[in-house]
Amino acid sequence: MVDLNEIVDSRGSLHIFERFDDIPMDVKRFYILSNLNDEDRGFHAHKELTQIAVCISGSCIIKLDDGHKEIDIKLDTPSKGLIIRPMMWREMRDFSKDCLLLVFADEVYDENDYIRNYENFKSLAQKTDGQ
Ligand code: T46
Repeated sequence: MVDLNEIVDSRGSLHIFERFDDIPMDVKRFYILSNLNDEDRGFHAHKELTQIAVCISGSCIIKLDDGHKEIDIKLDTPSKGLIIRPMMWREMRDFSKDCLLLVFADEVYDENDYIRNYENFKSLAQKTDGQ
């Protein structure tokens, strides 16, 4: 997790996502997941892409799996970003009605960077570990 800068005063909160200090990567793209329902999302890993996911409204659970261990992480604040590194299987679920997920990516969209089959992911993750 990365802590994002937050400035709070009597008027409310201001969250700052500034390159290097708050977001340790070059951002080439961002996208927002909204109008989420009870259908889970994700079910893939990326070969090279690094991303930071920030829940700017509501909450959700992101499961991360490196091929050996898995962990459930609850995102429920705009002041924390979850760094999702390459070769990390992710599944997103339990979206609250007001959930808005803002995701920063260090590359433009490339479907060839996705691994959408879990068995392929596992065998690639094990090969990478052996190097
Ligand atoms: C991720 C998680 C957290 C594009 O054309 N451009 C884009 O920049 C993105 C992100 C998606 N798309 C297309 C690809 C699919 O045809 O939009 C469609 C839905 O994407 P997907 O099913 O991959 O959505 P999620 O929510 O399962 O995954 C997304 C990101 O794709 C992924 O990189 O890590 O959010």
